[in-house]
Amino acid sequence: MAASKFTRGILHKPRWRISENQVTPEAVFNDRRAIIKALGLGAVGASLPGHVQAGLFDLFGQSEAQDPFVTKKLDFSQNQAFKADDILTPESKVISHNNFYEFGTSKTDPIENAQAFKVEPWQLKIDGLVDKPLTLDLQDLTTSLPLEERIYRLRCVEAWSMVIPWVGYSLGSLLKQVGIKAGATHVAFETLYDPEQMPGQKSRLMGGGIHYPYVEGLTIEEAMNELSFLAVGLYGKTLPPQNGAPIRLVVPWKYGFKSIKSIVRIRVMDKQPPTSWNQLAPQEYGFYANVNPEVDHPRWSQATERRIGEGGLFSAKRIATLPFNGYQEEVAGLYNNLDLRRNY
Ligand SMILES: Nc1nc2c(c(=O)[nH]1)N[C@H]1C(S)=C(S)[C@@H](COP(=O)(O)O)O[C@H]1N2
Ligand SMILES: [Mo]
Repeated sequence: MAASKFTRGILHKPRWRISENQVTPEAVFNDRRAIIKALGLGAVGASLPGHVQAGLFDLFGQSEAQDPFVTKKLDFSQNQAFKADDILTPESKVISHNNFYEFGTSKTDPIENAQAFKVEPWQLKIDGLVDKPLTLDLQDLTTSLPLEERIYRLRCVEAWSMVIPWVGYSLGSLLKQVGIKAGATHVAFETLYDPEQMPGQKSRLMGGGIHYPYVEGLTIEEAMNELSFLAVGLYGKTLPPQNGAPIRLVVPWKYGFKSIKSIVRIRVMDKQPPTSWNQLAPQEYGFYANVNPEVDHPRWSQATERRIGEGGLFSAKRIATLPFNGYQEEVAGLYNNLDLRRNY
């Protein structure tokens, strides 16, 4: 793979794997063992039962969510990882504050309702305008391409954000394997449709009125941009179901709803595919959905965001939202000929 040309730099060591002499208040916030140490509990603290530890972490606004779904450690290279200067969102927040309407519309519904989700057997089909259609099973998803870690900001259209260390590979590297045919203009994505497992697909109320399966799309140029990422893991392990196991898209310069979860189909097309939030409320959610502090949502401002897990023990810090979520240098060129106010 080509060396990263991104100015944010190469990460040689995961930010959360701090050594003990680096313990700062920030690091304490991010590291479970450091918290125990800082509290002077030492070996005793480390051996406390899980629920007692969970109570301690609540003191820091960081409850350790109990997660019966088994995640596995992944092998990945850190050479290609992208580093954000931001503090990582604690893992416990990343896996417990979610939008995944297939499992309910409240932020805590996915972790509560998705734990029995079955990812095996899984099939991801890649077809449409490609030279060699491909079907990947669960095993293939983590072994077909070399895994790398990237730290990306995730900005939800609801004006909250997180900083997440994903593990996976670029979407472009997978699309290159299947070969894109001349005339292709867009890529469509589809989430699993399985109402028996996904209660939000059974009930209009629980599923927020979305017409399932959840679908998303990108232009070919967006899909081939090096930032477009397929994540199979976070924090060094396979994805928990609430974050989109076993494979989900991550498009860091767009609002979070573009980053479709639990994908079963990727189809290369010659027209713009329908997308779920745009179908539900076209005047509020466009196809492009680039993070843009200058274009407000019809019902709220997009100028600032709440950074989950920062800003004190029980609150979130409010920070300015950046154009393209801070990835302007990498992607603004894709939109030279587009009116971003009309194409929100
Ligand atoms: N299939 C599916 N994908 C989805 C969603 C969803 O409801 N269903 N929610 C989206 C929204 S609105 C956001 S902000 C992100 C949240 O990802 P996270 O829960 O991993 O933070 O997932 C996106 N992908
Ligand atoms: Mo979102």
